[in-house]
Amino acid sequence: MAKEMKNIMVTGAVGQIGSELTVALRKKYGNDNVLATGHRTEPKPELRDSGPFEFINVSKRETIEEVVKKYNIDTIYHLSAILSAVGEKNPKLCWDVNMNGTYNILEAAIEHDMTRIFVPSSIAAFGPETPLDNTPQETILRPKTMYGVTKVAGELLCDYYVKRFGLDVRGCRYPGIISYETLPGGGTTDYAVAIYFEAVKNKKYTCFVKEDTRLPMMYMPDCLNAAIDLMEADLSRLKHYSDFNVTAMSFSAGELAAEIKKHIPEFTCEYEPDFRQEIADSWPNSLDDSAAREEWGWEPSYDLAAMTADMLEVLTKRHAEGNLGY
Ligand code: AKB
Repeated sequence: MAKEMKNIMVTGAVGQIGSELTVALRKKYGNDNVLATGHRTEPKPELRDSGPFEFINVSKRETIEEVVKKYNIDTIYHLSAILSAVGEKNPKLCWDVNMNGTYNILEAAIEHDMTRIFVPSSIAAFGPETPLDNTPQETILRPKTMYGVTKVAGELLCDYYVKRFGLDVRGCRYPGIISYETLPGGGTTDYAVAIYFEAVKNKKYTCFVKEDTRLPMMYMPDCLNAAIDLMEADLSRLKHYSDFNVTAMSFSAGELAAEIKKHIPEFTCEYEPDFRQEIADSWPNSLDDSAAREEWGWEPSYDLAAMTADMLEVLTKRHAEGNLGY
């Protein structure tokens, strides 16, 4: 009989995905059964007050051990990571957090005979030699960023633990994630979040990639469903484990600005590409996620129009209440 997911830990729970995933997991599995962990940054009251919270450092195995034992953890959503742009500024830190962090989580999982582990990958696993359009599930993985290197190595490491030790590790290659609760920190796709906040606050935005830069993207509710549904999927149906392509939409920065303009006609966007342009250019325009659809029923709900309407409704209301948090 399959082991149960009873005591869940989320690493990186103060981050963009982790903060919302923790809340979603607490709703689904019970507040006391989901431990949120972070590294230094204080959690928002919603996270801190709705269930257990601890500080850990994923690069230091002993700090993981302590909380795993204390809360009898059997399932981990390992979200803590240094993203692409910060990773290029500090490749050493990126390697340490992303590789040693993932290794420590996998080792703790073996040591404590855990039920299941989620380790996300990213479109950063691809590189300039990868086919750009409708990027296949199986393809060339030769990233040119340290973040991408850690994502490819992370996928391989997770699959190694599946084959070698029979550990149930799962993960998907996330595209850019758009949300309004917690701002992303240090990624290349962050412009697709910042543009909404700036549109609501200042009616203008200076974008750090070119107008025709096209990337795969996803709205947060779909991102949360991807993680939760993949972790709930029947293992016997999976042919892949930690490297599922998942996507919801693809748009250029110019198309995103045009969609916002439909709601805020006075909105203007300028383009001043910086070092992140080269990173964006090395990533796919769009993804083929048919393996995820076939093996565990992946199906996103939001396209660009639906996401933009929802983002702007929430942010406009918050701005009017003086509560934009930006
Ligand atoms: C980044 O831009 O670094 C991340 C990612 C695509 O993994 N959002």
